[in-house]
Amino acid sequence: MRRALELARTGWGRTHPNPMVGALIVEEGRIVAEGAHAEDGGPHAERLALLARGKPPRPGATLYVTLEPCSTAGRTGACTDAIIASGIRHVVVGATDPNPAHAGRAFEVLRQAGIEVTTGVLADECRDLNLIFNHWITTGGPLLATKSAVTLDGMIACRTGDSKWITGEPAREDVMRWRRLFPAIAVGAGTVMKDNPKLTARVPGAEPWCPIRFVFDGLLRSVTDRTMPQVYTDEHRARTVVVTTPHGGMGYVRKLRELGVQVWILPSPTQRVSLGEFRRKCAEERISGVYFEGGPTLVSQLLRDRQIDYLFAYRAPVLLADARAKTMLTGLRTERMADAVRLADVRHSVIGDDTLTRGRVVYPERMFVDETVFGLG
Ligand code: AOF
Ligand code: ZN
Repeated sequence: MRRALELARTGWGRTHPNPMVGALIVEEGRIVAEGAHAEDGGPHAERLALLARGKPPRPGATLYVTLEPCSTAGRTGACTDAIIASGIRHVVVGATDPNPAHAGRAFEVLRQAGIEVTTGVLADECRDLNLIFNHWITTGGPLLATKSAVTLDGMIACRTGDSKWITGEPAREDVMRWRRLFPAIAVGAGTVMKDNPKLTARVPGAEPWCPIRFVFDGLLRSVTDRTMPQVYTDEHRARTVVVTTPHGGMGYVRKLRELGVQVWILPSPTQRVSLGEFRRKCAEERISGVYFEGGPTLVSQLLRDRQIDYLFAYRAPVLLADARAKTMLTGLRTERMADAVRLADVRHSVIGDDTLTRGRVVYPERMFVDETVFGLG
């Protein structure tokens, strides 16, 4: 199953909105064929493994697959049919497919056909691999995730705004891996104007990759007559989508479109982009996950609106010990621990001197907004 997971990861960032899946066939203790799902709409991992075998598997052969085989026709034909037809008598599965059309059905189907089915092998890892797909297939919308890099005392910048660098190089490289996974990245207008980021995924040893780059800019403040941010002018500018409201001015919209940048004008009663509308539009465009990289205003608004589904926090062994330093998130009045926002399915990893804590965001029943921070919204 470890090897099957490795195979699945060859589809890292390439299978959306479909999951990453790896499969292999073992005969007499040896791996004799392998397969991985490579792209949405393409053949499934188990089918590819069976195909790679090139002949009927020997009696006693076992198929390992990281995700429950599909049992509905879909676009590619049910894998359960292919498995039954192959004559394989033992199937070992990692995660149950959360797709409501599947959700454990394959186990019944295969057992009915007399196949021995072992489930739940490295299930946690197999499930975690598809954190974007799992959300997409159960909610029909994108997984909105945020990433922050903080000091040990939870700060994202000095009182002056200086923040280069909080985490070390290995952690910053790790961010590139997640940028490569998510189909889209998002930042606020403030970040685009202050940092002028590239927002590409630069993974060592791989081709540079440009995800869809969302810039949240309700009033099109980032469109200027002076030097434009590079995401509006570089060779990937057609992958940039400015997300705005009808209150930003058609002149700026025209200017962006002339540059070849996409603009989404989403209905909103205020000058802020409506996140509900944003989710709807992403669902319509089949964008299954968005990785928000700040700034603090955008991310705090997301949290206040209960719109962060998943959170990544890198923490460096650095202290600012300054009450005027900038905190990762603000805007709530949390008076009791019972009202705290918590993470579930938490994972910690050590990356160089830093740690990454990530997990699903679980909102408390009661959340009070601090109007002194969000009074204008
Ligand atoms: C598998 N193996 O490699 C994948 C699976 O439209 P289709 O035919 O590609 O089916 C997509 C659904 O099949 C997807 O929502 C998920 O439930 C499952 N993906 N299943 O057995 C695979 N990629
Ligand atoms: Zn399948």
